[in-house]
Amino acid sequence: MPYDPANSESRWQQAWDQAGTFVARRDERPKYYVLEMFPYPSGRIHMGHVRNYTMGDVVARYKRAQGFSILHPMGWDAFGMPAENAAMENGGHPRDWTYANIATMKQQMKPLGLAIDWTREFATCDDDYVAQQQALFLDMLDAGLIYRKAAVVNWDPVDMTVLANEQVIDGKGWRSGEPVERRELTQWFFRITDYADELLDALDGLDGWPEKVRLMQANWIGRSRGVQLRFDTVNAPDFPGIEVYTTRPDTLMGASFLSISADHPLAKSLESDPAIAAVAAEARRTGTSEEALEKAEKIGIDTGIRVRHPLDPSRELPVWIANFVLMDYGTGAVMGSPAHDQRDHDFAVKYGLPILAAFGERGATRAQADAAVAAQPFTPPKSEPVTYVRGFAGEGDQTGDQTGEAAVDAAIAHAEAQGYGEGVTRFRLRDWGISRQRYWGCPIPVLHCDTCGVVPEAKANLPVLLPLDVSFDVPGNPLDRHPTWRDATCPGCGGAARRETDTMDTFVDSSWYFARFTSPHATTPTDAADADYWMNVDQYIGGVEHAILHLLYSRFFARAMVRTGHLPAKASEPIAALFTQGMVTHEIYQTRDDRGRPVYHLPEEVSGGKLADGTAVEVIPSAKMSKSKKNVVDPVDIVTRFGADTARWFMLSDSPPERDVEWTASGAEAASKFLARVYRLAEETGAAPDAPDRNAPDRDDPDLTRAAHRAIDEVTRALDGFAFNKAIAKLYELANAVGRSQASGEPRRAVMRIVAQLMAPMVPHLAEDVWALSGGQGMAVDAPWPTADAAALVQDSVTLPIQINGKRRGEITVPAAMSPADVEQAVLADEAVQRFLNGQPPRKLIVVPGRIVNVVA
Ligand code: ANZ
Ligand code: ZN
Repeated sequence: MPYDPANSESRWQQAWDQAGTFVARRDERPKYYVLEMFPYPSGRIHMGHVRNYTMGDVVARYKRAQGFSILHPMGWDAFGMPAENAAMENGGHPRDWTYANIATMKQQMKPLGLAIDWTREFATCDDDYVAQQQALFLDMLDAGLIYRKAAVVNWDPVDMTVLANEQVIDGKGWRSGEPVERRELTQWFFRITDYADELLDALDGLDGWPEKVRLMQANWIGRSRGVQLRFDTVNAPDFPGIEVYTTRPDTLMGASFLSISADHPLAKSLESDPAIAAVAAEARRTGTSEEALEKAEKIGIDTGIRVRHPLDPSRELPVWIANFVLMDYGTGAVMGSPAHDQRDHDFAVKYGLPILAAFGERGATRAQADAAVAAQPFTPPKSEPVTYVRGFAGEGDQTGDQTGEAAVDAAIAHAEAQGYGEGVTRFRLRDWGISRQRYWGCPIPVLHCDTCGVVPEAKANLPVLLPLDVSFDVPGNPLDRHPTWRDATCPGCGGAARRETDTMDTFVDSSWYFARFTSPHATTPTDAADADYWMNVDQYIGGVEHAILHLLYSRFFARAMVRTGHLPAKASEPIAALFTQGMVTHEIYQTRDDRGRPVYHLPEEVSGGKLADGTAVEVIPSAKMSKSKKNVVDPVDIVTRFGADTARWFMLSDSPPERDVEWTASGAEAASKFLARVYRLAEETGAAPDAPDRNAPDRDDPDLTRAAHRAIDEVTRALDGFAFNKAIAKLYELANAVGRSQASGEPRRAVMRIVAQLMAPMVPHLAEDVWALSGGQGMAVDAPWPTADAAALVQDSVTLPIQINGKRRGEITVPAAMSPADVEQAVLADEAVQRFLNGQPPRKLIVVPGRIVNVVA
């Protein structure tokens, strides 16, 4: 029988299903929870999914064989804009679109033979998940972790929704591509900043996480030590002082203006002036993300207000409104130190404001330092010593060489001593605004009552489900337009109330799904015993694009769930180890149309560098698979053509998993050929009744057996270290050794069973075939992971000549790695040597490792 993956893969999948092999069970075994980032149901799986789930599957199967009770679930991150967009574009309902996509993708995923417990599957748009998420929301509200406030938000004018800062790219909406505006809306916020210190400090303990991810999170949280400085106004009686926040108080002597946000109370008080109102309006159109602020053209206007310099009362500084100052960071006001800050420098140059150096290169005079910053700011690292050229009041011109760090400390101490400022610790991290003015999300379970104000919905009334009779023919939120959905009864006073029509950011859904998987059918968000047994996630695998938000939100949510009693204390860091996998790439095939514009072609349309009509294509080096460049292969096609095992094997074989892997047709073919060869080798071992070598005599080959045991050792270590490509390389070697070996009968079958076991995590279907053909009992998936025979691991031996009194008298064979002391013992025990020494200890015995032994009798 030739290797027939189509037939055998579905057969084994059925066998595993029937045996309930992958149903997660709480029992006496130690547990292992492996999770891949769950997919968005876009409608089709892509090769990136295949790579991600295959890696998780290898871990799940390997750990299972090692005796762990495995939780390896799958679900769907199912709320979000694309479903609404599809409804807007093609009619239909987001719910139908989503569930149809889930069904399709599940059907595409199943043939991959993943060791998933499908009994735990859920979608975040399921009524049940919505109900539990709303229950969690109410508990968090009750615990003071959620609040409402008016906030300036990024407003996408096309999608008509608020965007998180991260969803604003280059000042434009991540989906719509339209410039984002600033608007003030009352929004719901999660108090993630309550945990800022803890989320930062605990990163140190996450040693199962990539260093780069920890660093990205640390930067995102952005703890900085700074100072709040007070500038007294000269001509604004209603605003006697303006507080600014700065991390560089050592540049105070170089400050030449203040800039305030357009939303600063002082700025707002001046909006009766049309020129100021116009600039403020323009400033509000700049997005609120740091990136947007950095890229936007700097604009501002002098308010006419003046402040006194705290260190030099003879100096008056102008107060400007500037579009790069955020109202909800620091104090909404900044001191402009154009000599030492690029942004301030740009602004000062544009508006002709003075540029005064606070410090210069070591040894610089004030004049030299001022000259140096005229064209560009001087911004050395804070750790570098510089020369301060404008000393604090009364200190004269030079305060000598200091590092920026030391000078900042001194400046904070000075401000506190003189009473014009206080040191503060601030975070870049802001509270997480979760309100979205969209339909296809989890409704926020609160009501607005004219008598009671904002009232949480009663838990007994959960879930608050979305109405299904909605239309998407106009932009905006269909919930606002629905004739009756908003009408509700106030749980406080029993009067009429209106439902909140904002839904939750979909990042909320993905912030706790891993906890829900521990008990997906519980009537509370989690079940204590299940959560206690299964948490934490032992191995999480996903794309590095989620390194910041999803993972930070999840870490926050876990803490909130611990606080509200939904997770045990040990789960406050819910993810023990994280692996970020590389992408799947492919060459790009391009021709040009008659106007010279590029036209892309699918790999399947290209053969031998040509299209079917003979046109030569230009080959562009491999890049991430993307529909727009058509450099995609469809996993469904690959699996149909080669079988899942080939796809899995090739995906793992070519690159370390953290790197990108290039998909090539020739690579897939080579993988497929190799697997067919392993199948044939197994067939030839002769356990099957119709096998060619059925009656082959038992012939041992100790070298082959030793090679197999070495492979056990090396594959085990490779899998432990996520070096799947190395495990595969080893298995190629072992299969080749079997091919060369003269072993037959049971000794050969025993080695093939080891091959089956070692291959099983990567190519589980073929492994079952090989196992069965080689006389394995039961299914390979149930066989415990093999252990290497220690004797076989001993390094090759060496033979050392023994010289006694300068003459060669014999030789001794010892393991190559044996220590000289042990070799000495072995030499002394040697018969020939004993004969020579005649019971006397040698006068001298010298072992030259790997070379010779010298004995002086
Ligand atoms: C003067 C100065 C001089 C500054 C200098 C920097 C360099 P981090 O480290 O991220 O906390 N800043 C303060 N509040 C702001 C706001 N609401 N909008 C925009 N920018 C604001 O950054 C702190 C620095 O960011 C502060 O230090 C302030 O500029 C600016 F050579 O003050 B600095
Ligand atoms: Zn009421």
